[in-house]
Amino acid sequence: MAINYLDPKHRQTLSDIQGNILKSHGREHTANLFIEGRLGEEKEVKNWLNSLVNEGIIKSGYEQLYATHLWKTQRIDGGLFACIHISRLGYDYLFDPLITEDKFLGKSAFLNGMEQAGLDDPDKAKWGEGYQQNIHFHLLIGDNEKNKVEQLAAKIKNEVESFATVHHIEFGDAIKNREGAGLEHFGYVDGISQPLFFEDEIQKYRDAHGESGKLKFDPTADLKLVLTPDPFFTTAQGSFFVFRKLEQNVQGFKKAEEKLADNLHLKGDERERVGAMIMGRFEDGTPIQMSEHEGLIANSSFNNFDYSEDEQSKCPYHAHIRKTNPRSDISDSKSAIMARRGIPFGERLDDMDDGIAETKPLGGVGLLFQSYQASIEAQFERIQKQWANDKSFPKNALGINDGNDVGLDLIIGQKIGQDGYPSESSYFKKWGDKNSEVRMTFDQFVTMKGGEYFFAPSIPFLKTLK
Ligand code: N7H
Repeated sequence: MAINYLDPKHRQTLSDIQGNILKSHGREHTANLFIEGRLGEEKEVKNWLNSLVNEGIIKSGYEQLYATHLWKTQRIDGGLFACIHISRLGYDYLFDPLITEDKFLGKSAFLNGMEQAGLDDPDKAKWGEGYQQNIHFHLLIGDNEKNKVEQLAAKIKNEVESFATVHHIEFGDAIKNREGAGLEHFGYVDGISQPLFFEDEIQKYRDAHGESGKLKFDPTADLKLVLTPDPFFTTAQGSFFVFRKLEQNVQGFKKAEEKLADNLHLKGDERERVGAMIMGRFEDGTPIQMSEHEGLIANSSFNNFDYSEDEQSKCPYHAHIRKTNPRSDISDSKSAIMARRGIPFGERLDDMDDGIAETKPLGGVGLLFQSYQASIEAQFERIQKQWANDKSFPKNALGINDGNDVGLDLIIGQKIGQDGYPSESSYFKKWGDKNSEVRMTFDQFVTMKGGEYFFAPSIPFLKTLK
């Protein structure tokens, strides 16, 4: 259950984990350094990892919460944030492949890596710069000032040069709407639905929904959802971490949305419902399950809903947020929830809000998807493989066999170029009217450009690494 971080009894647990796992670091600018240790320099690399913690660059969960408290009570900026993630190859490099296999016994997704995960991703030869090499470490740094992130990234690159290679530095930059909510490049508010680990967050959630009784969707989560014993320091905990660079063809997406709105004969404001049927939320965050139009009060935080009250004429089964969190559609959907920590990448020269598809980027922008979980198989891979990439989910789980596929998740499904793609899915000319169903296809506008599975080791492991 949720914990109160002001209670001293949690201090040890929180001091032993890295920051960003239980609560987002929240910085607006990040740099992601993908690093490979050089053969024969293992000792130097271990010393360096050690120094990141001992010199206070990497922050523990407790330090992060302390800084957040200071910000809330005294407006003292938390400054730079950093955390480190190690891949299977990274552990092989630091220790030995047999040791890695023994320690991570049964964690086959992590041991095999993302390339071998069977996610229907493009071949590695097509992945972007820096992602085709051996990645041992992912160092994430963040700050609210972009130049500080750039300076620290350059300084670290320099410092490690004699014992390691920084294959690539990927920058992430938050985009905010007028109300300060974080957007992604298609223009939608992101990061609304998250597991909540702390009592104050749950209270805030209740207050934001005007709900003191039983919640329709209760995001309260146990620490076990994301924390698992660190195999190299079993009295402390770590978390499995997924990183995926996902490029977005914004122009293609916007044009396809317009075509679909034309085909459905939707006029004026009604046309906004096309994107919402694909996403499950309007751009401002309003869930389409709850409203035919955007503009719900507290739109960018509203999450207290499920899908029990109608089949799919409000929110189609294929909608991104329904595929990736089916809520009432299946009984154990909460066990797959991840702590999502993504941030957009790429610069935009256009006006995101002008409604002109022609000026929107064809690529070069997207999302650096990142998530923490206790199990890659039971969380990220269940969502990506068994739900998003499966044309029949969630109808198969609900036992509905009406001859119509649900279709892929049109944001993240990964079956491009394969049999039966693009898949057909259902749209509704009138919100809430199941007799207005129309079957149409929609292409895929997100391309996977690289990624890896990592483990976020515990602080004591990093401190004692020799
Ligand atoms: Fe998604 N988007 O902006 O289009 N996502 N996502 N995602 N996503 C969500 O409810 C997006 C990706 C999930 O609990 C929202 O917080 C984009 C991957 C999950 O109801 C929006 C990309 C995976 C949820 C987007 C992308 C997921 C979710 C609504 C890639 C997992 C919560 C905001 C380019 C494998 C669902 C919100 C819930 C929400 C977008 C990737 C999963 C707007 C553009 C790879 C679990």
